[in-house]
Amino acid sequence: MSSTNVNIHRPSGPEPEPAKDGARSQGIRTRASARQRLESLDRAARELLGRVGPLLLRLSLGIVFVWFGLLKVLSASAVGGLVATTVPFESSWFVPVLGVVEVVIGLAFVTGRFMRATLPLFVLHLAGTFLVLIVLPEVAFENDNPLMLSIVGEFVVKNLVLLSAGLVVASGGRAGSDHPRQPERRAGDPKKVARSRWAIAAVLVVPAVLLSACDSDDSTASSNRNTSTIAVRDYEFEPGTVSVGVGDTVTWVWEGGAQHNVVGDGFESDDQSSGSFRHAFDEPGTYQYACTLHPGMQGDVIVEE
Ligand SMILES: [Cu+2]
Repeated sequence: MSSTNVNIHRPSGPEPEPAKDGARSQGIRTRASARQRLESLDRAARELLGRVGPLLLRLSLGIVFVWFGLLKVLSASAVGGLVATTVPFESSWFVPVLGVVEVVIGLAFVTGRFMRATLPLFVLHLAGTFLVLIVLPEVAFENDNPLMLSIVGEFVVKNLVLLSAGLVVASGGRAGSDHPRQPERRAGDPKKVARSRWAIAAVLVVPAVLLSACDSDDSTASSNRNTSTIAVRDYEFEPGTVSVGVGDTVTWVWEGGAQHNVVGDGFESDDQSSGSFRHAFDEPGTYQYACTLHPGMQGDVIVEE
């Protein structure tokens, strides 16, 4: 006997019996159809979400950018002061221009047109907001601790979501209209998955390293150079009087959300409700300053040799 014959020959034994129990097979059939119904419901939900989700994401990005941008154009933005103190150049034209850029980006999202053309602006703009963490650590963090985000810090870090959302939206067409995207993508190639895990780890670790680096920079700087911080809150400057040495920098930090300014001899902040303002005092003397919006809101900086 050859081995082929053995393979063809059925092994002797009882034949599998067809299910005789009618009630049991009925139960199996009911369960199968319930599962089928659940699966088709799930499929329908996924199709709906795949169609509606990207559309809502695109429109909401558009609304946020147009709205925030218009406030900056009209100089009515609560974060205008923060932007102005973060950027290293003249802010009188920068904030409105940034507003126009935001409106343009927003309109691209709302209409679903030129999204990829405006994408570099979008990425640059949002990446720029992270400057706050580096330039104004005293505003972005509580107690100089880079893990303790302030309101401003949280406002900045959540831009990670806006950034990723924009990239996702721009990867598609006019979601929800002419080019509905395939909502589902299977987790494929394990190599790719591993690579994206590394990318995520890098995204998390790199800013942490940068932050700790700039944190230590700050501490060496403050040992050479005295800096004073004054809180602008509750319609007063706290502390009302500070003493610094010649060449020292004083930083005013807005807290509480009400609008104030800092106006003294040789220095003047914008009217702002958040963010900070800095001035270096190079001549000895007593400098009185005030908030011109609120009579009686004043303070002194004493600059000693
Ligand atoms: Cu005031």
